[in-house]
Amino acid sequence: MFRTILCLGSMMLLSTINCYPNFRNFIPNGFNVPDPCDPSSIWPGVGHENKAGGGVRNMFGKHFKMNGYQWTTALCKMDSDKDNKTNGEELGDPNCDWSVGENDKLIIGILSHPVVVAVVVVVVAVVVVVVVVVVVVVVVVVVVVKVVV
Ligand SMILES: [Ca+2]
Ligand SMILES: [Ca+2]
Repeated sequence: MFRTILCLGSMMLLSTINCYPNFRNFIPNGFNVPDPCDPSSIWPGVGHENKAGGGVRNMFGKHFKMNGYQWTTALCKMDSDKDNKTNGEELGDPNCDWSVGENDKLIIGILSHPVVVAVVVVVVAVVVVVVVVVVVVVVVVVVVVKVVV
């Protein structure tokens, strides 16, 4: 009797744990979303801040929930991370015509994360800001030196 209860408890726990990965079946390339910090690995928790999933939802996860946990045209056309690429473009469905179970029609190319902006973009933005600040400082110094001299 105790063994039966223990097995049922374990099955219930395992079925609960396995609920979240199933959401990846409802978005294109749900099992192929790369980790932007390590493109050789996958980001299983596509809709979460935590790479492994669970816990706080990221913006894509919030948008996915708002759309009833379904891949809709509206969700596809959204740009959840504001990097000028729609969620559909990032997940390999640029025409927003993918639907659940049509994995063979996926356009699998260079996928990116619908929430995490690539590190390269952040590095380029920081470099641009630093260059602009240096140029402004040099111009101010030159102007001050000319005024003083
Ligand atoms: Ca985007
Ligand atoms: Ca992105």
